[in-house]
Amino acid sequence: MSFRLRAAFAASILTLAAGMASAESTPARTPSPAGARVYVISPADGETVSSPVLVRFGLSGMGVAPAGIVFPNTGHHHLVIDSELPPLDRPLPADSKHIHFGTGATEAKIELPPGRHTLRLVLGDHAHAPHDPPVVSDPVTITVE
Ligand SMILES: [Cu+2]
Repeated sequence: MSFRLRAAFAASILTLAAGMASAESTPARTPSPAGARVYVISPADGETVSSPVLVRFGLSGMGVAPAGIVFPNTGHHHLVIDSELPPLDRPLPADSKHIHFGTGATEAKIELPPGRHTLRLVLGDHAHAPHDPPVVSDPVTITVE
């Protein structure tokens, strides 16, 4: 084997190993269909509301299924409150700013202190990970009086 061939062979083995390593560290993503869309039905962007705030979740092009259910083109809602989007290639965090609706709920009453707040929806798959491509709503900014 010439030096050049040997170098090319070594490089391809390294590429293969790198590919395998990244496949191991990142779980398989659930595909979302083209045109799938999640959105906040209410409150409207810019609306002034009182707490608790009834937030209604909209979804088109996919269906809602409880967490743990593996069924094509479904997921459950996650509400991101006053936060940047978390990494979208792994399961979503679960805390007071990232609320999971694993029962398949399509609305929720949320307690919020007075002031400006941003709300955003992210659809997650059976294992709470965003789909590929991610299905994420535009942010809605509201004022709680
Ligand atoms: Cu979840």
